[in-house]
Amino acid sequence: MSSEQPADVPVSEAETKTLTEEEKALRRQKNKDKKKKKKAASSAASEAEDLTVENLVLSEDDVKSRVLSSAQADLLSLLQAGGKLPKGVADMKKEHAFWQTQPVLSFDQKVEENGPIETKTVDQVMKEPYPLPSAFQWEDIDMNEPAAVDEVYNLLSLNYVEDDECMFRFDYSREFLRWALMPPGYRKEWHVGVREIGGKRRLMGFITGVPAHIRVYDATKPMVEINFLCVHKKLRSKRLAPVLIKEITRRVNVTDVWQAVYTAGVVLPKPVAQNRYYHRSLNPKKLIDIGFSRLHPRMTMTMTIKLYALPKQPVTKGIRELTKADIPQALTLLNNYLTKFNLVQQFSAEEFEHIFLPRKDVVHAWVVEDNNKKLTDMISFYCLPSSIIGHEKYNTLKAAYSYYNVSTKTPWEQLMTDALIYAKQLDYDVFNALNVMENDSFLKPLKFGIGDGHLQYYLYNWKCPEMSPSNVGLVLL
Ligand code: MYA
Repeated sequence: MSSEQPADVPVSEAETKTLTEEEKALRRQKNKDKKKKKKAASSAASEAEDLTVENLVLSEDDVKSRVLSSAQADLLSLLQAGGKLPKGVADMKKEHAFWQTQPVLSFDQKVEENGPIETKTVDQVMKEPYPLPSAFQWEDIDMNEPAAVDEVYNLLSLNYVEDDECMFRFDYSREFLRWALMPPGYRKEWHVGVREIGGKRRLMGFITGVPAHIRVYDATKPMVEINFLCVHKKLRSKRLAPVLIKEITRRVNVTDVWQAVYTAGVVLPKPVAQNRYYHRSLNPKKLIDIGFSRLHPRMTMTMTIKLYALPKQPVTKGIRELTKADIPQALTLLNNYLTKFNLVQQFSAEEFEHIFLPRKDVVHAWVVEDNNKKLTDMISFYCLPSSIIGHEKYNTLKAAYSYYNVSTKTPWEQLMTDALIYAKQLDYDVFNALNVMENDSFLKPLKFGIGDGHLQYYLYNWKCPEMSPSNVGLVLL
């Protein structure tokens, strides 16, 4: 995650129902029932196939995974079901058989310092990959190979992040994946696949890392950004995820890199920041039709459409699409702006060019140029659709995600209104934003509603004080 971005795709609370409550409940129930049936079938099938990765590989984690007795587990789920424990809190009470073996802070640890948790050298790192059960093998995924990209796309589009009610699933496009996974300095061996050896030789697991220079408070380190951790639905809960994480850690460590940054919707030991997703309707009728948002009881559809209407053209004088010639100035503008925050990526010119030069249906960026040809402001968003699961009329929710925005002259509300207008012109249904950086200053006035989606930021092998959402200056895909 991303992105995991809104790790789940939430129903906006700022808006209200038209899909009647019964219709929505019915669809959710249907989706859940389907999921349950599939899960039961798949677990029976996999028992028969004896694909229990944990029995075969994870002895060390395995022992600890039994720590939470079934009585405790039952109690936890009972409390959760009764609404007594919010999900995040329940997550914190769980034992983490894998994560408690890793160099990460535990939930009760509070620290003042800013530095690595453990220090190792390359010669202490295993040279061979972690063993997999005999039915599987590791494979470096070559994102230059269209067939390999297809396989990754198929795995993720059917098995990646869904919202809690199984109504939406992230649908990263092939072009997006190539863009996200091939920044300057990328390594093929950090695009890690797990493939079946026999049968259809399907890709069953995936995890990726890309290099980035990350500053945490006053320390800057070469790190990896970890994303797209995915295990095929048929292999869930067999402890394959810890094997993928350990293998990518090994592959990163052998290059003398020891820290990582990642985001997830789940609460694990221990977030460095906990952020929220906000949503701004661009196509309220569709969002209501698909159950993403609800019609307020005292509002008609016509009133709602009017509420979210936007001017046809951007309003800021001198705003235009980012071009290659802008890169030196725009890079300085962004890197200077990011000095305000405690967790940021430091972009090189090559990285900036790769990341921000507009690519249709992947990433878009605009700058504001003043009369002296000076760039004063910048906006950008990336394009991440979600599949709409089991809807008879619509397959896709077209979502724009706020990326990096800088305002030194144009007021935030005006600048981000232009971002909404561009997104609307490009036919997006919704504009999503995290409460990172200075986003709070425009979310309410521009009619964003808070979503159900939480996004935790994590650092691997780094201890530092927690930070507030607005001190985060990093957006992962
Ligand atoms: S976030 C996106 C994650 N992907 C999805 O949500 C897609 C749909 N879900 C799945 O594919 C599976 O459910 C996954 C888990 C693969 C998520 N991050 O194999 P298991 C822990 C980290 O039996 P499964 C993203 O991509 C869980 O707490 N750990 O479970 C960033 C438990 O450990 P513990 C997670 O459901 C990824 C263990 O896995 C996550 O079959 C950053 C259970 O394993 C999660 N999102 O598979 C990865 N979800 O017992 C870390 C579950 O201890 C990178 N778990 O609680 C760390 C840095 C590495 C590089 C370091 C270099 C220096």
